[in-house]
Amino acid sequence: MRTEVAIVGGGPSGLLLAQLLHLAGIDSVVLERKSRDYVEGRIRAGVLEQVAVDLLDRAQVGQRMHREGLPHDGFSIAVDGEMMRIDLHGLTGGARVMVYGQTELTRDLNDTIVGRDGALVFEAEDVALHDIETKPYVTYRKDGAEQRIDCDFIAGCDGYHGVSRKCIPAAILKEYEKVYPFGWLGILADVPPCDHELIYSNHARGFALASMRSRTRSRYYIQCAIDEDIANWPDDKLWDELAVRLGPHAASHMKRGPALEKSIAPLRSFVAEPMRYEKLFLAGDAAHIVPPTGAKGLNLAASDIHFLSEALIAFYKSGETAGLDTYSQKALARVWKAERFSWYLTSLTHRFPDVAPIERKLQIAELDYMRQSETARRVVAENYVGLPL
Ligand code: RFL
Ligand code: PHB
Repeated sequence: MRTEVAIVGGGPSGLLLAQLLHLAGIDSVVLERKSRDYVEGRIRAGVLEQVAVDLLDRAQVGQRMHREGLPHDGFSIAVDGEMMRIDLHGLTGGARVMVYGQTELTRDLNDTIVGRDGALVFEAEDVALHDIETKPYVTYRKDGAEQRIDCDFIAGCDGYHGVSRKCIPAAILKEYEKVYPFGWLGILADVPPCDHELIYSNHARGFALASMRSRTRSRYYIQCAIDEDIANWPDDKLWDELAVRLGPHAASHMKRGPALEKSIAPLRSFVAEPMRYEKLFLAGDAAHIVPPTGAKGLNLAASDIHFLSEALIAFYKSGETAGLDTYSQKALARVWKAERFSWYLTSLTHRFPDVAPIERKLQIAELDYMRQSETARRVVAENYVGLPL
């Protein structure tokens, strides 16, 4: 079988790329290792920048997001329970973010793509990339049968643990990584949120976040030990801890309910350079990871796909290769700024084990400065809503 672009991985990056290419008349096949139910059940991101919203509109999959998503004009940072609001809309001259779950966005994309014969293969096993330097092709196994797809290009959209990045020779690929000494324990529950906006909290007992998926579904996180056993956190204990860390405002409005999902995620900053090797292009988590504090992971996946789809479309329209040649450089320029912001917000709001007491005093001083300085709040707001492409 032959296609123009073989896409490895059916997360947001791969699906969005497939859809944008399809609208431009370019043929692709998405190979996803897991089942559709599994992919749509993974609870992950919840906050979209305007850049991501615009791209979903361009991909013609934004209708439900505009109906059901919640536009947010600000968020708060609680410091030992005392709230400071970051007025995103006012500080940036009109920008806002959209709260819409990655599960929903993935479902919208799948709904649009699965009907197209052969465009999206779930449960594709042992995907392997071949001859990336010359005439690339991809092999995989489906229902026990070996398959081969010849193509012009391969898009490696298979996340941090995927196979694509590993196909770039070690002499060419440079990896930058920082692993944080804690994780996030998340809980999803069918209860109304404790506030109409998100609350990020720096508390002496550790970071906490109050987020949401809708007006009736809440998502909360607490900072936990990196090797935390989830069995140590029955629902009641977790709700009690959230109430303490988020402070009296949140606690007095917090509704408790049974966990629909509870999981622990590690925190990591990671960038692989370059994001292109010959006919292989990496996008999204396959090339970079941010700690979730800045809500940037899915948004970076969207901006990569913006650059990559434009480059591929220009190539197929007119044979122009400039976009393909500058893809890695353009994508990485935006990636590094989001890496910086995510690291900064993580450093400012989490409790780091084994650091001298002065470190927390410095955090508190910086947050106090932010409370007094509109300029400092504007810097946070401008980065949170997303930097220009
Ligand atoms: P994904 O979503 O990991 O998708 C990759 C897909 O590739 C498949 N795959 C393979 N397929 C075929 N063959 C192989 N060998 C394969 N290996 C892997 C996988 O099954 C999967 O389906 O990467 P993608 O598409 O680049 O999307 C990235 C986003 O998912 C990620 O950046 C965000 O979820 C990060 N993130 C957040 N991002 C935001 O923008 N805002 C947020 O509020 C936000 N919150 C979060 C987050 C991530 C979290 N966790 C759990 C890591 C909150 C959390 C807790
Ligand atoms: C979420 O709702 O899952 C979420 C929101 C904001 C973040 C991280 C995660 O910064």
